[in-house]
Amino acid sequence: MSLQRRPEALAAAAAKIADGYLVSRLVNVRYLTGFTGSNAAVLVPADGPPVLATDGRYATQAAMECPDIEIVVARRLGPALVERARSSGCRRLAVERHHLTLASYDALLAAGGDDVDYVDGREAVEQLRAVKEEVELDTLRRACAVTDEVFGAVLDKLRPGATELDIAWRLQEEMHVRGAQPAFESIVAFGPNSARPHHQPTARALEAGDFVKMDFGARVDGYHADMTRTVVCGRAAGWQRDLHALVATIQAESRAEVAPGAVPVELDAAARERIEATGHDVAHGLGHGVGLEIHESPFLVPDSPAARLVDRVTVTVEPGIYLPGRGGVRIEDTVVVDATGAESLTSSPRELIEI
Ligand SMILES: [Mn+2]
Repeated sequence: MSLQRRPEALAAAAAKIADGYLVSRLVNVRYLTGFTGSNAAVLVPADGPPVLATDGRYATQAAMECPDIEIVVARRLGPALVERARSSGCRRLAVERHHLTLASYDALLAAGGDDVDYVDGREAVEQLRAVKEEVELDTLRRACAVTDEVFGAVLDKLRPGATELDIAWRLQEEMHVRGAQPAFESIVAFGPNSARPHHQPTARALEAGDFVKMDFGARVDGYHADMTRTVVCGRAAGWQRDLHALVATIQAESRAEVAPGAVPVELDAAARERIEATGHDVAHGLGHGVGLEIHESPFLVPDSPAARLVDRVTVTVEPGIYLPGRGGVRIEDTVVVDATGAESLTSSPRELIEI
């Protein structure tokens, strides 16, 4: 039902700037059609039904996944769809300027000849994707619930001697037994490594007194969860308690500001001011949209072009403070904007846990 509504919504957006929209970003094709294979493009005419193009390997799968959509099997998807658009009188076609390579654009130019002009589609599909449907929120809730369960399960594995790579593997295992996959390569950082925001797991073994920062999430039916928790192995030192409390407060305050009407740039700026007020440096933006991609619109960063948040937009809220050579703390939740504020879809404990 909703899958029919999505091309209609894009057609309405495309009609303002063109006669149709050629979508070549695979994740956007999936969103519009439900097709999950690795090679496809879709033509969405402003005034007609969509046409999906894929290659011979996926003809059967496409017919099964997209029973209500016309399918064209071709070797060169973009040019095939341009031919199709051209023959039905399309003179102006919106394309994904942010995604096309120069080579694929050249191929579109050749296929359209003098008949077709191309315009920037302005990331129209990404904008549609930012506002989730109920069915999407249900899937994200499942991904976040698995993520919370995995966190609880992995706490038991945090014993001195376990390496970062061991724990990253355990995270994956706990997701697997729950029918999920990792949404991205898990970040597991012990001790001083926790001061690197995007540390890659190593053979560093856990020692008493280490911070343990874990940034991970489950992927369920294509939808990504994203959560970070920082715990301590053994008794926390005073500076670790203080740092964790600072970040927890900033994260709670930032989360409370996520609401309909909030401006992404301003949310990021407010978090930035809070971190700077503690005398620490800001290492990264406050958060990002999350859904069919782990990082998607709207981005909560200083130069974000994103408009005000509305009901059913999902974002992460993930402030962190990092002390090079000592350790760092990040606390991250995946939240959904609702009618009056935001609800956190991840709900693992945010207070400092001593393992
Ligand atoms: Mn994140």
